[in-house]
Amino acid sequence: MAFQLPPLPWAEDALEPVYSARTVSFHYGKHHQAYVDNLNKLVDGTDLEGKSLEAVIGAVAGDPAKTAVFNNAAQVWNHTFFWNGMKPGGGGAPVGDVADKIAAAFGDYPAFVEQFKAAAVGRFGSGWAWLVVEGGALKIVSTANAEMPVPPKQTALLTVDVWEHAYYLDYQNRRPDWVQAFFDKLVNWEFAAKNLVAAK
Ligand code: MN3
Repeated sequence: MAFQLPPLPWAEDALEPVYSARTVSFHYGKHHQAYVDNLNKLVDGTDLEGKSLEAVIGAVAGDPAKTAVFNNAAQVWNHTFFWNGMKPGGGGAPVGDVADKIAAAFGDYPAFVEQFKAAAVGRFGSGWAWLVVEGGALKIVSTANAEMPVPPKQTALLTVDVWEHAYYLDYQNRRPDWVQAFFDKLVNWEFAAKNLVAAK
């Protein structure tokens, strides 16, 4: 069974005007689809065929001979995770356990957003910024290209795509504005809360 592009959790135009239908159409329909298609070509006829996405990632991570498989598999996973971390009418500060852990780790919500933006902007070139839980505490990390936080050491709660294809049509070169808009108007904290519970 080949890998499939998972459906978006909302309509392509549902995040307008913060994240345009045009961006989603290219980002999901072209970029995410291409990672799925490339991954299927790469695993076809190999011992990785038929394994779950997570199993493929685990099998090839850190293997220099399998970089292409890792990059495409991780990008399939990262994008699905990214879509689920946004929702129409999202944004603003979380409540509950996530809020308590953000306060403990970063002070308050605006301070958290500033630190997250700094990590996102500090990522030279393409990559991702993540909110992760490590040893019970929240932490902001950034990764290059397709790299992702690796469980069990770190479990991802949320991610923001900071490849230029993620924001250039809507925000041009203004990566900080894209990250700010994500937290003000798109972030789905229920998704992060669910991931936090699952990490325990
Ligand atoms: Mn992307």
